[in-house]
Formats: sequence, C-alpha cells, structure tokens
Amino acid sequence: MDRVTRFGVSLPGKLVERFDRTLAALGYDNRSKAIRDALTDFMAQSSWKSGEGRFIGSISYLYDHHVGDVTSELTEAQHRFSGLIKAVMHSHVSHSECVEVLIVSGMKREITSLHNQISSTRGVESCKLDVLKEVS
Ligand code: NI
Repeated sequence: MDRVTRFGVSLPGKLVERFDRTLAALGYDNRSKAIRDALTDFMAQSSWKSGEGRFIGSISYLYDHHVGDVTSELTEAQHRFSGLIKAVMHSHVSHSECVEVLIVSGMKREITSLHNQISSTRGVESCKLDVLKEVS
C-alpha cells in the first residue's frame, strides 16, 4: 500500500454533520475510509469527463425480453464489443424482465459507444454506466 499522507481540511460545520450522519447510515466507522472512497469516485468521474483513455467500469441494464428482437440485438452488441466486455451476468428478475451487468475495460469511446447502443435498443427500459477507475 502507498505511504499515508495526513492533511487538514476546513469544512462548514453543517456539511461535516451531514457527512457524519451519512457515514453512520452507510456503516463507515471512520472518516478516512469514507473520504478515500469519495475522492476515488470523484477522480474517476472527473477523469471520465475530461479523459479519452482506458477505463474500467460496468454497464447494467434492465429489459423486457418479450419486446421485438431485444435479446438478439443485445447479443449482437455483446459480440461486436467482445474485446471490451470482460464478464457478463444475466438474471431473470421477473416473468418478462431481465437484468444484465457487463464488466467493461477499454477505451472511453468504445465504452460510450456500447452504452449508447444498449440504451437506445428498443425494449431496454433502463441502462446505467458506472465508471470505477481510469487505467493508467
Ligand atoms: Ni432473462
């Protein structure tokens, strides 16, 4: 693990109170771990906004498998982006609905392209991209 650096941060009292309540609700027992997690997420989101490089993340989506050709269209998309997709999880969450989660690792433009393709497929009700980290 990297060497630990201590630094002081000045924050409004009300923000600290809200932060501590949030930590308690989430089960954190110290601020350092929560701040580390928040900073990591902040940096992943900002590098995603400004960067063009390689990223690791997930694309999760819910669809009704009875609608049109949704199943074969999603399968086609997965084959087209097979170099990007590291793992696929599928769950039959109800009689008609399926949820899939794709673990992706690759160039931002490819991840964006796959996300847009899945989001715009007829039958997909909800599609979410979650970026975890920029790969250096
Ligand atoms: Ni299913």
